[in-house]
Amino acid sequence: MATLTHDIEATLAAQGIELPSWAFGNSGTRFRVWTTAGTPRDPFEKIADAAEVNRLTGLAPSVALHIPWDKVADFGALRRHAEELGVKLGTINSNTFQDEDYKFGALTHEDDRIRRKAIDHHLECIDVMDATGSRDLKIWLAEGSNYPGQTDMRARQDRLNDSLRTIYERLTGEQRLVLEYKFFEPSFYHTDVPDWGTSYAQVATLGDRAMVCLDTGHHAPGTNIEFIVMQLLRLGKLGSFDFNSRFYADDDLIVGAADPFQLFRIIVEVIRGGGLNNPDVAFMLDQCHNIEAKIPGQIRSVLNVQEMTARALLIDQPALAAAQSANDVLGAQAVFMDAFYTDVRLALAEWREGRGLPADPMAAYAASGYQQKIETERVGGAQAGWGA
Ligand code: PSV
Ligand code: MN
Ligand code: MN
Repeated sequence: MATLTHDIEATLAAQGIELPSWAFGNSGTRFRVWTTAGTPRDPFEKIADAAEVNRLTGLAPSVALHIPWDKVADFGALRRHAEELGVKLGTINSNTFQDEDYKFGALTHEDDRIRRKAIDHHLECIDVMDATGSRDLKIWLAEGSNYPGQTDMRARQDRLNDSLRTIYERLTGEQRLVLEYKFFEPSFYHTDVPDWGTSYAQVATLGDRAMVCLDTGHHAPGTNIEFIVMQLLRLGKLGSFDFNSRFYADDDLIVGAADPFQLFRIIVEVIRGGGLNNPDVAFMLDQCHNIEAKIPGQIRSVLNVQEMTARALLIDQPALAAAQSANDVLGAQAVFMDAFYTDVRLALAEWREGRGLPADPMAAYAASGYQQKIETERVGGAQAGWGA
């Protein structure tokens, strides 16, 4: 069995992964949204489900909200509700992808009225942050074009920069702006923020509290994502992660399910770059559970991140450094793979028990009766927002 040193245990104990409120809503593909018994009917119930994940794992201390999907009359009340359940409200996600006005762009739109409307939406999100105590405003833009020649890509970058600056200037105190990139979809020819370089180029002009968000599902197949992680950490601009896994496009599947080795490699670079348990780098999930149960889906997800973190922490760093500096290609690879292949599940289960947590959070959830309770109590659960 793997041995977790006190240092590794202390590092694992400090780990926190933010859950997305939309993971608890019904979701699907563009073909169908599936319903699940017990789905939350409002943001208060989504928070309750997220708190259940945290109660059983000790790994999910905060919940990200999406505006307007999670709009409530009193955000102070939602904050108190969260705190009573032992979690905090985290990142606020804006939404400029479901309004007819934004068909040809939002923060890049050539019509000043529409662009102003999109900016104002973000200012409203910052008002929400003031009420919830959230630090980060996360911006993902569904903007771009479908056909060569359709639009002036360069002018759109200039308008985007102007819009982001107006939003950034409204932030106060510790608040930050994180700009997420995605290489395609819903636009298929060009996307206004397609890659980390564009996101970096935009946020670098704003200031220290503007950072890049890296969603692991937003790259072309075969992209070396850990290289991007390394580079952004090196530049001090990695603000947050949206973790999920994918086989083909932006699949939003359970992190570590499709390619655990990629998750391992990413976390190795996070550790190498000082990003683990660094408050400047937020770990978040961005997933939808279309066909599997949602609460266990989130429990599985945070456990996957924890397991790969433990394995990455097990790398024999002095041996790896020695092999690397001797250009011992196979030796270095062996050290790396030894850690990846180490089964940490039993060691983590024992460690969890020692901290008063269930050894097996998945089994503990199944035995808790929570699922049966919400299925009885909640009728007519809400969609995550997709297709709404
Ligand atoms: C759309 O691709 C997306 O999945 C982005 O990754 C955002 O983070 C998320 O939706 C929520 O807006
Ligand atoms: Mn995302
Ligand atoms: Mn996405």
